[in-house]
Amino acid sequence: MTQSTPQTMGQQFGRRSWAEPWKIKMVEPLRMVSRAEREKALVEAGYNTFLLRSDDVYIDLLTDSGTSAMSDRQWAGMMLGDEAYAGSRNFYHLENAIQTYYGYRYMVPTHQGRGAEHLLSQTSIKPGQYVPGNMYFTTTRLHQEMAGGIFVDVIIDEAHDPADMHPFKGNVDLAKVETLIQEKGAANIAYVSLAGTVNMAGGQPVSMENARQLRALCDRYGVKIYLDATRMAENAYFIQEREPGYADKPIAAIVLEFCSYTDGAWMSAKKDSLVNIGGWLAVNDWDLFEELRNLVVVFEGLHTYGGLAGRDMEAMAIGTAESMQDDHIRARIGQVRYLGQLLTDWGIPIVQPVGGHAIFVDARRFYPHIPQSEFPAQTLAAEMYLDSGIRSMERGVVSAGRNAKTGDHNYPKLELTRLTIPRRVYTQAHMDVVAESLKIVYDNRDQTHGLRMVYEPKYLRFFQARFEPLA
Ligand code: P71
Repeated sequence: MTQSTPQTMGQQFGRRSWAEPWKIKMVEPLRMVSRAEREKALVEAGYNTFLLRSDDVYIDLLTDSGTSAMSDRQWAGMMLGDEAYAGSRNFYHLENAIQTYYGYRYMVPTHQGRGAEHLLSQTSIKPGQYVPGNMYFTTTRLHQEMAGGIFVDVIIDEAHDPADMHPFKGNVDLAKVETLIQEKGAANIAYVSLAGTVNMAGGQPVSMENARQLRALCDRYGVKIYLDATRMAENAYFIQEREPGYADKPIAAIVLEFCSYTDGAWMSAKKDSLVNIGGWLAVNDWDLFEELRNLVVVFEGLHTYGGLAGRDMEAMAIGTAESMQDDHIRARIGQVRYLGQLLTDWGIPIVQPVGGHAIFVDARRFYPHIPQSEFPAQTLAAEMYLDSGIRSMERGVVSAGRNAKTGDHNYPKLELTRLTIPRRVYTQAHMDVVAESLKIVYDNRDQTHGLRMVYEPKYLRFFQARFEPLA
C-alpha cells in the first residue's frame, strides 16, 4: 500500500495556508442533535428554519446578523457603558467612529438596521415617489413601500444570473436609472437606494467606478443617493482585490471614498460592525438630520441612544474600528471562499463568484425537478437541517412575498438557499462539516420532494410561514 503525504489545508488548495487572525479565549459548547430530534423539531417548526429553536441547531448558518463573536476589547467596552438617559459618553464615541470611518457628518443610533430604514423612508419618500435600488432587500423595500414609495430594481442584468462571473455583480445599471429619471421626472424620484455587497444577489459587490458614475449621474438631475452600508467593509475588500488602483489602499480608505459619493447611509451594525445589536443612520444634510433627530425619539429613543444601551454603543464604536482591519476582512472572506471552493470542486451549484458573507446555493439547479411554486430553496434548507442540524435560510420565492397589486407570488429569478457565515465564530473544520452535509443532500436530491405552504402571515412571510412536505 502506498502512503500519501498528509496535506495541509492550503496544500490541498495549492496555496499557502491562512489562519484566523485571532485566538479563542472563551468557548460556547455546541449541542449535537440526533436524527430523531431533528425530525421532530423540523415538523414542529413547520419546515421553516426561522421557527427552529436554536437549541435544536448544531451549526447555525441562518444569518451573519448579530451572530458574530465580539472581541475582548468590545467586551471590555461593554463594562464602560455610560447608561445616562441623555448624552451618554458612548454615543460620542460612536459618533466619532462613524465620522472617522464612514465620513458622514451627523448620526443617530437606532436599535438595528430596519429602525434606520424606517426613519429614512418616512422622512425622504413622498407617497407615489419611485425608489430605484440595486436589488431589493426584504426589510428595506417594505419600509420604502410603507412610506408610499415604489421600489424599482436597477441592478445590472448579470446580477440575476447565478452563473455570470461579472466581478461587480452588485453594480447599478446607470442606463436603467437614467431612463427612470427621464420617464418619471427627477422630482418623482425619492433617492437612489444603493447597497454594498448586495445581499439578495449573493453578497455581490459594487465597484468604486460605478459609485462614482452614479454620483455624477445623480448630480446632473439633483437626485440624492443613500447607501445601505451594512456590509460595506466587505464590499471594500472586493474593490481592493479586483479594481485597478485599489490594491494598495487600506479597507478603511476604500470605505471612506465610497461613502463620499453618497449623501448618507443606514447601517445594520449587526453585520460588518461585529455587534449583536445596533444600527445607525448618518447624513450630511443638517435639515434632514434635524428631522431624523426629531423622529428617532418617537420610534427608537432619545437621539443619543436610539433604542440602545450605552454599552451597546461602545461595543459598536469599537467593532466599527475592528471591522476595517485588513487582516480581519481577508480572513472573513477567505473562510467563505474556502467553503465555496469545496462546493464548486464537487459540482454543487452555487452563486458565482462567491460573495462576501455567505454561500448561496442555487436551488433551481440543485432541484431541477421541483417547481418554484413548491419552494425548492425552502426544501433545501429543510433537508440540510434534517441531514446534519445545520441551519440555513431561504432566499427565494418565500422571501420575495406577494405582489401588492395582483396578490400572486413574486417569482424572483434567484431561488437560493443561503449558508451565512457569522464572523469570528466557526473554524475551518466547521466549514468541512457543512460542505460534506451539503454533498450528501445533493447526492440524494432525486429522492427529494417540494413543500406546500399551509400558513402565511401578512408581512415578511418567510419569518413565520409554515409548510408541509408534498409526498
Ligand atoms: C440577514 C439580515 C437579517 C434579516 C432580515 C430580514 C430577514 C431575514 C434576516 C438584514 C439587513 C441587510 C441589509 C443589506 C438591512 C438589513 C436590516 N439582514 N440591509 O441578512 O442584510 O437590518 O436586521 O438590523 O434590521 O440575515 P436589521
